[in-house]
Amino acid sequence: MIGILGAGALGRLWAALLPADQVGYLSRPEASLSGQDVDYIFESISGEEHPIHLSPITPETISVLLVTTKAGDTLTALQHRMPAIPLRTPIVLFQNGLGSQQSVAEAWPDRPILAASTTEGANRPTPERVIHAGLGKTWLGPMTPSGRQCVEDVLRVLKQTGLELHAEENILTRLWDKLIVNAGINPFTAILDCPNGDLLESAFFQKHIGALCREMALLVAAETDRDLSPEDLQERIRDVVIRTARNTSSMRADVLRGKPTEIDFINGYLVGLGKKLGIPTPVNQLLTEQVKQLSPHSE
Ligand code: KPL
Repeated sequence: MIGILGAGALGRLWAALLPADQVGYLSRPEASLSGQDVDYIFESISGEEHPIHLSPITPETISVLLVTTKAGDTLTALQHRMPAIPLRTPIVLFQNGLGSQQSVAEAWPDRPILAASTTEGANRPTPERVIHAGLGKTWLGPMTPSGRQCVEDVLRVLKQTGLELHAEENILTRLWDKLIVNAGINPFTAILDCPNGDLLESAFFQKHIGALCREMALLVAAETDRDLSPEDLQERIRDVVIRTARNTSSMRADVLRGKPTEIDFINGYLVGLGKKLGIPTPVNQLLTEQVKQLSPHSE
């Protein structure tokens, strides 16, 4: 069975597109859904509506686990469940940002841990409805040595969805690319309470984006040996702002719902890395502090 841990929009998207008789969700002991069936309407990319029924499954029966919890919940959720999951079951991490993937790989270095970076767009306007809002691509790569041997098998399983998937040997590079875009968009939209496209008109965004990209270029060079210019990073961010102009970013959505944000795994991660590497990150720090003030529950 394919298990889904974390029944938010992304988890429900994968669950809806995988063969119904092969997928179930792994409940979290503390979660409100614990032990209950999950029913929702899935709106496909072509606008068709499908009723989806997901039953809870036991960890012992899981042959691939897709972990779609929020970054801040991932380690704790897995700590509860990992002891009962078979040792050879690939664990596929779909978290935003960086930091949570490394923590999981460090906690279980002998297990097949993989990370995914996806641009599939899914949202959940009401608890009972999930919309596949935009087709994207998903890259999958190893976070531990035994994860490397599972990449092709997991790809085969996930390709049953019909979505576009690729193997990526250096998944951290992909995660960095996404982190850069999220760090340059999400906190600004949360602080300014605006859709992504409005950033181009914002004096606050214009004031800080250049320095933010200079901080990130130094961090990327020190951490990954890639030489990306601040101008290149700014261009990438601008490009996504334009392409997703009407979107509410995931961080703004979290703030609007009074939920903890993923700031600790996006700009907060960059602040921590800067401290470790001796690279000053005042703009990342400012954005992290301001977002934390908006979301009293985040750590
Ligand atoms: O991934 C996103 C997010 O909201 O987290 C972006 C690319 C900013 C699109 O909204």
